[in-house]
Amino acid sequence: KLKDFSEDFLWGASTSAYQVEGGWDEDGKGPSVQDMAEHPENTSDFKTSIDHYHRYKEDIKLFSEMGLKAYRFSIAWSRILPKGFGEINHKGIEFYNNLINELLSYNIEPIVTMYHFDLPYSLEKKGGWSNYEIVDLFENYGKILFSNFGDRVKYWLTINEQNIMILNNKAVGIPNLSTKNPKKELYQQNHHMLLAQAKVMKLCHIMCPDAKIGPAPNIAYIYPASSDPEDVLAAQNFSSIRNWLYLDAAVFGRYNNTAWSYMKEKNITPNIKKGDEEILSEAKPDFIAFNYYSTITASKKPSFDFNTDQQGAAGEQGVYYITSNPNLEKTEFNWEIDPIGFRITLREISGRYNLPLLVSENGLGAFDKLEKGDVVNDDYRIDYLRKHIEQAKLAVTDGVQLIGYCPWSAIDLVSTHQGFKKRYGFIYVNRDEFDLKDLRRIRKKSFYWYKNVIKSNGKI
Ligand code: BGP
Repeated sequence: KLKDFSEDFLWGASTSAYQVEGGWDEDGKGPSVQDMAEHPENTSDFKTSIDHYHRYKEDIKLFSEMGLKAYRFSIAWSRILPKGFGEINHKGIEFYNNLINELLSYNIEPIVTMYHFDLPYSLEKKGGWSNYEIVDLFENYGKILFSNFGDRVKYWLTINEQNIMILNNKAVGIPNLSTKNPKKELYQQNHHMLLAQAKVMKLCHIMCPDAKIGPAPNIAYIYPASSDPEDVLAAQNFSSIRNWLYLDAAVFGRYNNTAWSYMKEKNITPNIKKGDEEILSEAKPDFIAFNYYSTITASKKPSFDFNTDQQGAAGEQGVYYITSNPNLEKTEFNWEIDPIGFRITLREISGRYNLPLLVSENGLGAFDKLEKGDVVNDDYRIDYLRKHIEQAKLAVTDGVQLIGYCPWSAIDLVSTHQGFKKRYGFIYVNRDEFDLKDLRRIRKKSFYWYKNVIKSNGKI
């Protein structure tokens, strides 16, 4: 017999600051690396996005109509601290206060990501995550968030997809590396992020004892391409580097052995300062949030048929290679679709860490079409989400402690690197890649469908 989702299950939806807000230089906001990034040809920038900065009330009203119990969004560090440290921008605090209060007035639980790919540009110029000082600067930023919003925000996520930033740095937020050994520099940055994360987790527990905080990597179960033991080893290697490195550090406060040997072998181990190990071991998350779009398949031999977009590097000699999975269908953007893999991933994380889990992203990017009469028939999205929710329910029946599900995305927004043509939302926003049109909001078919899912607590 299937178990039900808990009574207080957080049925939500997600966005991130730079992908929805716009107002990139308004009211004292400093630029972030996303504002300064070069954009691929034919791809929109993030200057206006969907103008949520000015339309948040209208958007939240729609979220409430959809029945959302939670809304996951991120705070733009450079809106709070234009330079990343120093003087606080009170207009920035005011904006997020208004946003949080608006959500609470509709009984929507705010789930706040502290950092989602948008490092303040001034910090990037000072060496970004390579500079050890950033550990304390992030803690200082955290302190400002907890003291201003901690009385109302009960769920905090530290860093979005830290693992993807390290594995696919150019695409998501770490555009420039200065040294001769860029990979070593990346793992040094990774180390600083782990320290920064541990510091804010500890601080959150001191400053907001009722709140809960956790990491938010992208976790994907990794299948071996075959039962050849070498393929199994490749899958295990990749899993240690891509998944467990991040969660072991957050939960157990240490690097896992396989990941550490890999770094040693490649001569990319980070320098560990005196005191770092204590910092890592002194903090523990209350739950694990993770983003899931698909599983990955790994093999010992290189394969050239795989679209490496978003999933991380294509591979490394003698360690692992990514290959495609012939058993899975793909989205229009070539991402594999694997609902059963979702159940497998949930069980795997739960078994390894025995902590509550929160799905902070899951969804389908597609070329939606606005039809006559303001209709968007996104049955493919409904199909994707339904299958994933069914598998989540099976995972709950298996014993996974799942506290919430926040699909990507609440509303259409600018994709991380594929512009506006790739849509994920329950709400359509009327704009094109470059023509902002009227930005009007239109409920998609999936909006009505998800409303029913929430109303029935996942009986679909
Ligand atoms: C995750 C990010 C999101 C989001 C999503 C979809 O990696 O956390 O910010 O963009 O993936 O990715 P994309 O926009 O590249 O399709």
